[in-house]
Amino acid sequence: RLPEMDSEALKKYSALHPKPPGLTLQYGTAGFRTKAEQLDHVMFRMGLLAVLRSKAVVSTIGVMVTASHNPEEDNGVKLVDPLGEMLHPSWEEYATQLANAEEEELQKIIIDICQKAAVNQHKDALVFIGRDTRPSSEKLSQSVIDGISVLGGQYHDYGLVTTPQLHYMVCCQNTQGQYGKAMLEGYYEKLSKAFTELIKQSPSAGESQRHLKIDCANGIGALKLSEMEPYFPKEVIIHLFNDGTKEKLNHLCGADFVKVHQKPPRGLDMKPNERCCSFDGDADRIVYYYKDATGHFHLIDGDKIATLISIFLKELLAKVGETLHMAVVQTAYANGSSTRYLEETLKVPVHCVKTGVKHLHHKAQEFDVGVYFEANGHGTVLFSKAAETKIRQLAKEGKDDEKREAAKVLENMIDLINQTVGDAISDMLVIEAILALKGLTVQQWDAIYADLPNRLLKVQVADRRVIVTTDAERCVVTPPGLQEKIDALVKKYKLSRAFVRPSGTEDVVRIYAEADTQENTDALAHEVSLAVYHLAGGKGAPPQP
Ligand code: G16
Repeated sequence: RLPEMDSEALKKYSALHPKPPGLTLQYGTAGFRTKAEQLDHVMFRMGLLAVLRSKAVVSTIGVMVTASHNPEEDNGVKLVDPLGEMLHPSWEEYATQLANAEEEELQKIIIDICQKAAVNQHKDALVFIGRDTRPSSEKLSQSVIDGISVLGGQYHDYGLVTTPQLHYMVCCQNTQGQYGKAMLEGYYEKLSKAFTELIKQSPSAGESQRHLKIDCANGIGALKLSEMEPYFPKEVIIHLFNDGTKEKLNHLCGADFVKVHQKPPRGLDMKPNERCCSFDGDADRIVYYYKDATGHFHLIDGDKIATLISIFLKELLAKVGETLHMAVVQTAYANGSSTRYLEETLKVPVHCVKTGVKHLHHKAQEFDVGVYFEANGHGTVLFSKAAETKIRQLAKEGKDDEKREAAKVLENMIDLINQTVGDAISDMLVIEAILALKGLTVQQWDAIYADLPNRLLKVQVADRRVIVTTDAERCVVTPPGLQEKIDALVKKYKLSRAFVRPSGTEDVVRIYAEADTQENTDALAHEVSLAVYHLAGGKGAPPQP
C-alpha cells in the first residue's frame, strides 16, 4: 500500500475523468495523440504519471498539452524528462498501461509502477505544465492538474508556451539555473543576447536581407514571437503571418503542410526571392522557402538546415583546432542528396535512426557535437559537456586570436541553440545568424546541393499496426510480400528509394519515395501506396494518382 495515496480521492477524481469504454490508445512517436474529446482521461492520468516520474527521478517533469502539427480538433500530450529530453522509453510502457487501464485497475497499476520503477513515495513531486493554442488545450491541462494534485504533487502552470519553451524551463529548473532561468523572460534574454553577439560580427547586410517572413501556422509561435520581438536586434526584422487571429491552426499552413505539399502556405504573401519560413503548431519545427523570379517554389527543409549548420560548425571547429567529433543524425526521410553531400563533400559521418526526435536526440548524444534534424524541420544541435567546457575555456583564455574568436562564436551558438529539443524560434535565430555571418542569401543556401525529387503520401488502412518495420524503418517485415513488392517497384526507376511506415501521430501509413525526376517519383510513390492499400488492408477507395 502506498502511504501517501488517498484511494478515495483517486477514485473520486478518476471518475470525473472517465475513460471512454473500449478505447485503447498507443503511445506514439511523441506521446498520445488523437481527437481531443477522447483525451480527458489520458491527461488526468498523465498528471498521475508525471508525479510518479518526478518522485522516481527526484526532479521536475514537464507535461505539454499539444498535438503539434495535427489538425485543430486533435490534441495530445508530450512528457518532458529532467534535462528537457522526451520521456525515457522505459516509461512509455507505464504511460500506456495508465492510459488504457479501466478505472477499477488504476490504483493497482500505480502501485505496480511504483514497485517496478522504485518510486520513492516520500519524495516531493513538481510538474511544469504548458499548452498550445488549441481550443481544447486549456481544459485538458486542467485535467493534468487534477491528476497531479490527487497524488499530492506540486505544479507550475506556464500556460501558453511553445513545446520547446517548456522543455527549456524543465532543464533550467533541474540544473538549478545553470542552463538558464526557468522563466520566459530568461529564455528570451538568453537567446537574444547570444544572437545579438553573433550578429554584431556579420558584414552589414543590404536592406532586403534583414527581412524574414514567418508563417506561424495560426499557432503558439505567433504569440511567443510577438513577445520576443522587443528583444531582437535591429538587424533582423520579422513579419508574422497566420498569427491565429483569423484562421484555424495548421489549416493549409505551417511547416508540415509546406513540407508535405511542397508549396507555400495560405495567408503568406511571398514576393520573388524573399526569405520565408514556417513554424508548426507548437513551434518545434521549422522549414524555410522562397519563390524565384519565375515563380518556382523552393523548399529548404530540415536536411538543408542540418547541412547549413554542419558547414558552419565544421569550419569553426577546424579553426578552434581541437579534436572534437561532429556527426549528423537523420532518419529515412532524409533526402538522398543531403546524405551524399554530408558524407562525401563535407566528410561528416551520418547516422540514420527511426523517426521521432527521441531517437535522434539519443544518437546525437554520442558525439562531441551532434547535429540532428528530421527532414520535416525538427532538430537541434547537442554539444557534449566536455566539448562545451573546452569551447568556453578557449573563448575566455585562448592565446591565439583566431582560435579565441572562433571559440567565442561557438560559445554564442551553444547559448543560442536550445539543446533540449528542436525549437523553431531558436533554430530560426541560428539560421539567421549563420546566413548573416556567412553573407549567404537564401538562394545560395538552397544551391549547396540539389534535392532529389521526393514525395510523401498517406494511406489509410484498417489497422496500421499490421505494418512492422526494421533497419531504421527502411524495410518492412510484415505484412508478408510488401517489402518484395516495394523492392520490385523501386528497381523500375533511377536513383530511386521508397519506404513505408505506420505514423505514430496520425491514423495513417506514411509513404516516402524519391527518384531521378518528379514524374518518376510521383509514379513510384503512387505504386507503393497501392501496394500498401492492397497488402496492408486499405480502407475506403484505392489511392488515386
Ligand atoms: C512528431 C515527432 C517527430 C515526428 C513527427 C511525425 O512531430 O516529434 O519526431 O517526425 O511527429 O511522426 P509520425 O511520422 O510518426 O507521425 P510533431 O511536430 O507532430 O510533434
